[in-house]
Amino acid sequence: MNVRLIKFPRHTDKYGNLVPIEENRDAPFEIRRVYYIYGVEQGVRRGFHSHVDLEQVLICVSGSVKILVKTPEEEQEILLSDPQEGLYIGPMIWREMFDFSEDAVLLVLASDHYRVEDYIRDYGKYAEMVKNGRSEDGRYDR
Ligand code: T46
Repeated sequence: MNVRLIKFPRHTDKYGNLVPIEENRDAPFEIRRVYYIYGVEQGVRRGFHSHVDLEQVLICVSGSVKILVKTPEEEQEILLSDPQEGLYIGPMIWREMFDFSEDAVLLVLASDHYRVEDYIRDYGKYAEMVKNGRSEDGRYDR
């Protein structure tokens, strides 16, 4: 699965910690968008989609959250609770986010602007697209 944990550099001194993230170095793409999710109530599950082309790095900068990443072949549950760690998620990976702690702030770095057309929100359709693969021009038939 095109998913991996990235450990960011951290500068720690008596004044606290600082974690820098640079595009094409610590994040493996150009960062075109940043957003964050917080104030998620207990029991809420978000996501339930894949992206066709978008790459992202998810960082839980406060608290903790669990991420389910899934393809038709395999799935994995990852706990994010370390602000020095990011979860890279490549294109065509189903994701769900759940078990947000009360103080959770999930920061996301994204490789593109917000594009509704890049979302696949139906799991059956997603699995079908994975099965059929990309055509020669690199696109997926929808
Ligand atoms: C993802 C996971 C990890 C915008 O207007 N601009 C944005 O850049 C984003 C990300 C969202 N929105 C709007 C669209 C919806 O009206 O914010 C609302 C909530 O978005 P959504 O339901 O897609 O949120 P999640 O938590 O299910 O998914 C988000 C990202 O959308 C998605 O790309 O991978 O976080």
